[in-house]
Amino acid sequence: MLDIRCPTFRFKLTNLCKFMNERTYIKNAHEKIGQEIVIAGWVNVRRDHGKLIFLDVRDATGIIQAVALPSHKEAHDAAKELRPEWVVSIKGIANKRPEKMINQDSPTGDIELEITSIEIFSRAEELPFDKDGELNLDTYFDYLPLTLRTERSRAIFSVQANIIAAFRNFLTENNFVEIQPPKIIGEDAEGGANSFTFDYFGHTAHLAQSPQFYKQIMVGVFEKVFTTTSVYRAEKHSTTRHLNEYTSLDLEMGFINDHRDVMRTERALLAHIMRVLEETSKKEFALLGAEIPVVPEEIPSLKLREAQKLLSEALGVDCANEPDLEPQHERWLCEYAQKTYGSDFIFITHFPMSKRPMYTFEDPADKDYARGFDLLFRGIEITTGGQRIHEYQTLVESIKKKGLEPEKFSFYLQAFKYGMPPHGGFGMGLERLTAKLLGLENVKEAALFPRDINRIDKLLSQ
Ligand code: AMO
Repeated sequence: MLDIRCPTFRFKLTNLCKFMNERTYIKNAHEKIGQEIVIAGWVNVRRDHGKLIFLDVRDATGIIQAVALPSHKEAHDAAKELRPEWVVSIKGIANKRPEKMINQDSPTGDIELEITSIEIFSRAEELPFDKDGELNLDTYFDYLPLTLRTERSRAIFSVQANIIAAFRNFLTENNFVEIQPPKIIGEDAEGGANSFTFDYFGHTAHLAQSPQFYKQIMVGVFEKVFTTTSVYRAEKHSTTRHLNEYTSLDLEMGFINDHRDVMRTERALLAHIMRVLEETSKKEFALLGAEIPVVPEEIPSLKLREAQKLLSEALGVDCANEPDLEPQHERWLCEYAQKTYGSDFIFITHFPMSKRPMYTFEDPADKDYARGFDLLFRGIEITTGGQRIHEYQTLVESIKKKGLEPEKFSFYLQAFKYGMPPHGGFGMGLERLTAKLLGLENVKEAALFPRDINRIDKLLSQ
């Protein structure tokens, strides 16, 4: 509760309420035709026709056209001064446009605000790039505080926000508990070389590559958990599919029969996310020329060895002994799933145990292969998941088999020493999912402030 006896708070609260009460969000201007309203936002575009000065004003909810007429002299003079990105509050009459002046492409295209007064909150310098021109990626990233304001970027990140909300809603509704795992960790779960290490008061610590250990430990507490969390990969190369910091959508669930229960949960979750996007984000998909995929009742699934056989036959490559798929193989398998099953998604299961992390559960019916899966979507892996070892002794043996020391994992192992159910889960890369949904060529375009080997906000070599 706010303590409204505090004089500072009371003052701020009153002012804010007054402003909020008066302000009309642009998307609601329809409801106030013929009335004088106050809008607030940024000047998106200004067109000076001498007597008539047109402004496209943008707020969080949309864009509206406003016009300054010489009959409101003070407002007209102020409008002359305005430039793109100036922040203003505008009072005006919400007029219905004559039929032939309606702009069908805009949700507010049937209204024009006749400006009666303008208050300037802040001025902006001229943009250092052409807002309407094509921006190359480096310029786009160099000016993110500004380029993120463009319609395209706003569409990308509002879709992303809706994906996260749908992920959270679906899992909460299905009795998963949201957890906040730490990012500073002692030993990394994935066992790969690509973790960032740093000095932690004289000790070596890592930035989490995934929330793996903590989501497993929390199955011992809540049975079903999920998180949306930043994770870090020290990828020493710059590709269109890798980030050094990304958001992992993770879940972990207890009392499963095998990895197929996790795959079914992922299917249902994806179907829910697409339903939510249908309801919330059609406009954004249209703007980006992208289509919301249909998630089939059953996503097609192949064992890695079956996929490799198909690849050898189709491409003449001998990849039968490879432990994983190459990017071009993932692309081919997605085309195959589309042609054969009309599906944008395909599961690949049973990767060799030798290349999977120490927590991986071996399929007793298919020795040396994992009860695990990757999910490919529109040409790229978006998820890895599977069943995990839940028996303490088996896990200790698996750690040793990987050449690791069980003592180093003693904290994590406590959960297993004291009773864990059969469980499994998955991790899905939010940026890869967003990029593929929206047809973005580079995963970095789906990260607000992407970190790669050459860039932390600015190019590192600058
Ligand atoms: P994995 O390492 O396969 O599995 O990662 C899971 C998913 O995360 C995404 N991803 C990335 N996205 C952008 N940039 C990267 N550098 C990057 N690396 C991975 C991908 C990938 O499918 N703990 C397991 C998951 C689990 O079994 O629960 C894990 O982290 O979409």
